[in-house]
Amino acid sequence: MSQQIEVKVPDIGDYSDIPVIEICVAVGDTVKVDDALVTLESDKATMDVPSSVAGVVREIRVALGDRISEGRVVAIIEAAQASAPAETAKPAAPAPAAPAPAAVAPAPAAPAAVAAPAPAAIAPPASTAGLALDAPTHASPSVRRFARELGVDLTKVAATGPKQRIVKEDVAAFIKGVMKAGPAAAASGAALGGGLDLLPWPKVDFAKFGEVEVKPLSRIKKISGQNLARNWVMIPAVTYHEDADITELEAFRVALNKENAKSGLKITMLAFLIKACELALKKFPEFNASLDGENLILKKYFHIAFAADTPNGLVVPVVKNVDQKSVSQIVVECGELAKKARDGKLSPAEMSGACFTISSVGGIGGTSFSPIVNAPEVAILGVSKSVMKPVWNGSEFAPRLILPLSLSADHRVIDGATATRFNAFVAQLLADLRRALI
Ligand code: CAO
Repeated sequence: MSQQIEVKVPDIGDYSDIPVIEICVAVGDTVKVDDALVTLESDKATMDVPSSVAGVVREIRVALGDRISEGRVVAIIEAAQASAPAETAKPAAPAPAAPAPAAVAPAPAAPAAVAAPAPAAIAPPASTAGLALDAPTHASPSVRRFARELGVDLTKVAATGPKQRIVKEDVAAFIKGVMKAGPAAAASGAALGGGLDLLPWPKVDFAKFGEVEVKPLSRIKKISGQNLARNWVMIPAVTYHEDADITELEAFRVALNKENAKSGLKITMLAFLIKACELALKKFPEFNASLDGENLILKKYFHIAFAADTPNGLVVPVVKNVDQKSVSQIVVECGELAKKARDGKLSPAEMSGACFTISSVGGIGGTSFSPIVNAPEVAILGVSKSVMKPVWNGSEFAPRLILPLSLSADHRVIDGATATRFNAFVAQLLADLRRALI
């Protein structure tokens, strides 16, 4: 049987007699828990009164301009389920009435220049929810959320609400206008928030300058190129560098490979790196995660991908459940996957589900590089060539084999201190794998 629930103004701290500046729903609307019912505005902040229950709006008990306080019934909702919901909702986070600068988050929302960006990726970090991000705009938190979901820059929206306030209908009208202006305007991102508004790619007749040959990109390059471009543009990544002393580990690896000479099992540095990263992912769970809108999906499984160079381009096979495998098993599996990669025989399943990627160019060379995070992962470890270096041990310079690590991490999820700790932990493990037992 359905239940009529009174939704009241929750505890809103010291505020009282606050004017209702927006009614976000109409009688007959279906609402979910936490959907905004009305918006209040004090001289300092605007805040939504959210619905404490999912159901249908049967009555609205306030009018625009009413001054209301904690406990006042704002609406009657016919609950969708018979379960007894809370009477008053938790207050929605207040947003400053005057526009706030974008100082809360270190980086603003990623631009949306590539085709059909996912709305989640152009939304600002959760910590800025409800805050104005740039030029002065007046809008309630629910309207800001609505605009963010659609990637609309509120500074470009004409306000029709009281006191130059942008209401939901204004955002909808703006989107309609963009759509009417045609796909070019929409795709350019110029009208929507965060668009790069780039010049077109230069069209040059190279043959004018000398002999040329046209070579079509491989299928892999075309696909990976699109992914790389999106990830480069949309992920505010920072690369953190660390040196790992692998003198003992390399000696151990060489000794093991001598022992295994007959069986032919060649232990690789990559397998040790995968093991070290698995332990680091366990210690720093935000690395074993993906962004989904304003949520972080924390994964309880450990699938690690490695970039493999093939004649047709870069592919990224995935070693699944590395936590359930020994270093030797990982060596065998990496070998099989790398061979399949070179033969172009990897299945889609063997290239999906990764939590984290390692890109090792150490067998080729390099001193450091900035790997591109492979969305929807949040970090990637680049590995360059190990070299003997003189390292001061407190009394003299000793020759040590140093492996350069370059960790790129999505700054929306991982801050610099955590990334540096992750890197340092991986380096510590590689320096002394006995730590893996602790
Ligand atoms: N420093 C110094 N030497 C290294 C090393 C490192 N970090 N990593 C590997 N090596 C050496 C190994 O010791 C081995 O030498 P020997 O043959 O003398 O024993 C040689 O390089 C080959 O190593 P390996 O067989 O263990 O292969 P690998 O683990 O280096 O690489 C794979 C495997 C699949 C990662 C590699 O074939 C590959 O494709 N690498 C390129 C990945 C890439 O393109 N990344 C960039 C992506 S972004 O464009």
